[in-house]
Amino acid sequence: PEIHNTMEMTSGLLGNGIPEAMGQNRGNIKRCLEKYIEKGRRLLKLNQLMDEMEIVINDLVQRKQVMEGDLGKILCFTQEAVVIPPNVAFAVRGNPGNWQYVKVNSSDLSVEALSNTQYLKLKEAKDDNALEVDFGAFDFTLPQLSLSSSVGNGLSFVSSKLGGRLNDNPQSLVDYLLSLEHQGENLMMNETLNTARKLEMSLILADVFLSELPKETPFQAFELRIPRIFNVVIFSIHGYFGQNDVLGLPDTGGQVVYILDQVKALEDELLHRINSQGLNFKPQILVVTRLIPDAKDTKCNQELEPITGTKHSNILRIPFVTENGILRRWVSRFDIYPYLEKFTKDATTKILDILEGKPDLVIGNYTDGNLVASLMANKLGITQATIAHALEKTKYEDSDNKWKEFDPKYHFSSQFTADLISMNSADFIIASTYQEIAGRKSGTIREPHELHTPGLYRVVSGINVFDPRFNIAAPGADDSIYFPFTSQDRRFTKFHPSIEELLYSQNENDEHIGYLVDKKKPIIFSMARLDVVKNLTGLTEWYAKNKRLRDLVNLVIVGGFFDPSKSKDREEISEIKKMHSLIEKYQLKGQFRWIAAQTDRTRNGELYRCIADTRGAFVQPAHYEAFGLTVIEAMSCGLVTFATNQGGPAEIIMDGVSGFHIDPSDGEESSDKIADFFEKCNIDPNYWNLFSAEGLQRIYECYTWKIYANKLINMEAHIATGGI
Ligand code: UDP
Ligand code: LCN
Repeated sequence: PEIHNTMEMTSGLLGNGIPEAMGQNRGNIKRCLEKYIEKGRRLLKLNQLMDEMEIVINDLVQRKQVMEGDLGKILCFTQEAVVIPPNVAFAVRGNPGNWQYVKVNSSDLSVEALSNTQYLKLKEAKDDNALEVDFGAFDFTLPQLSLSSSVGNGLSFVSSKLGGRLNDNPQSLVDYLLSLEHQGENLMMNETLNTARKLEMSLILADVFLSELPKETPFQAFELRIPRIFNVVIFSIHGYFGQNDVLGLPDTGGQVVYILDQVKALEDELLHRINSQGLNFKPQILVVTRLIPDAKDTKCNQELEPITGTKHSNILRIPFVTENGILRRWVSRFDIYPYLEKFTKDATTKILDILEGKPDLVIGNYTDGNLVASLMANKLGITQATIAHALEKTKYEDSDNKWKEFDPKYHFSSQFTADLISMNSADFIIASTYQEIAGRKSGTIREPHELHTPGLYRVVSGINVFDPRFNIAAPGADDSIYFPFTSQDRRFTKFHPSIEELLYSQNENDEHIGYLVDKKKPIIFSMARLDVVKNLTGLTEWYAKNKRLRDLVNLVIVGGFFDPSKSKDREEISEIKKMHSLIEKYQLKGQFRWIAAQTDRTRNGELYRCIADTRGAFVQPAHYEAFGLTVIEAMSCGLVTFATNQGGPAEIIMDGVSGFHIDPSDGEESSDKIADFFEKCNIDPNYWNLFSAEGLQRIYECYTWKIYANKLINMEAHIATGGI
């Protein structure tokens, strides 16, 4: 059930406790609570609570009665419980962003409400005086959202509220419009309209002008927009940021693709807005990243590199400097924090120099980029956006509670602190999905901003997810590379011989191992960095174990490379070894091809289409995927797609309509779902076409860079005008 406020569930119980009159029910509840206590564990997760409850109340009728009662409702929405005999405290999440905490006494069944702080203190059990952080408590001047369904739509909500406020002080609008200028030129209007009355008259005239246009005249035929942004800085620091030969290298994946495409779309949109205003300014976009002297065979050791496909945008690389001089080697994104403050200083000096002044907008990506963006924006006093994306808390389950255990490897103490700082200092926050803001509605919710880091500090609220600064703008895929396999005249046929070799040659070399005997079978295909989270080894094992699937299709995966001794990345090394052992254990050769990371995006586009030619499918099996660009790329090529139900793909794909969801924690069910699909395709060849077409439709409606750029520039304009 949709419950907007958890209070509705618990209000009947507070103070009164569980009524004596409930007889048998009361007894069952008591036994349940005692069982939780008896387990001797401090923290119980939802599945453990349910499992124990089912053991205690094995009579189905009685269990139904308990579940339909007040405690049952609480249990249904509980995410975890803390056991402190004789009490059990429940953390109840009715809807995304809506939490309530209650403590139930197992002896007398009295119920008491707890504040966030009280609950966290119970959970932590020690260090009563830990530093407490509560960003939710800030009273921002902007109106706040309250419904879970409005999360991520901050802009339209604030527009409607502030439209009302403007009526109270119309002169503020006049003053604002008069103040907009660039290099000494008025942008919107001059002093002839310097009072609210004069402006009102000219608006009436504009209204007359508009009312004479035919009703169906497209907005674009007469729109005029305010160009306000001319210079933008985008920070993407970790990994190998380059335009060629970098994808698939450690820490180097979708973020690079996202930013390069974003820059092209932003530049187009900025130029369009500036030109349609009759102005001639040239927007400049700088993507600022780390310069890596030992850059393998990439250009990541070059300071300035123009971005292909743009007129005025460049990559600027600044090295990490320590007291021992310039750091030459690549460092993992998890180990990057000590270098960032100095990097910010060096980058700021260089940026001011190149742009000959301050940028109008700075955008950060991922924790490191966001932190640097907030340090620079704070210093220069400019608008700051963060891309709240792929944050590690959502990727590594329970990583806030277990931060200490993970810290030597991942430094989550620094990472979560940096996220808290940059999110809360940003003027607006760009998310790709609803889940990135508020987590999932149910199940494993992966709430990104509610942190509990015992022993470090106590985060009562990481950020208010109802804050209108949160807005969703989902990325797309470059449509000059990722277009439907049916557009035969656009296909990159020059790649066909090399793709044929890549997929089907019988020999093994540095680029591929394993081979496919039956070329007539459809191919199921996956491509990702060889991280544990991406679960390519999981997919290989599901396939290996499912005879029906092995008979129906071949499996091809792209990722990593084959010699673990050549990798410096901890996770990649273990995945390479695991993949080799699976190939041996399940005798996969003949039905399975493992291709090393592929860096040529254009050829990759054609590769997706060649897989579609076999009437195969793309499978994205990640344990968790923040967004999932490969899913967008595959669907844009008309390839039927199965993707994880954990994270972005759960929103991109409508299950059973524009593709399929799979459950990464249930390989058997997932591989059966894929096998069922291909069996149906064998009976009805049109079945495949249906899902291919629906996938494309979904992309055109929601996931294009044009939609993205338009949304993003509107967000900035909105912030700059104080919501006018
Ligand atoms: N990619 C690639 N070659 C590879 C692996 C990945 O070109 O060997 C590309 C892929 O096409 C996509 C990006 O890298 O554009 C991966 O983005 P995604 O969002 O799927 O995952 P991320 O790596 O960002 O976690
Ligand atoms: C980072 C990720 O982990 C992916 O899920 C995204 O698709 C990618 O960035 C680009 O947005």
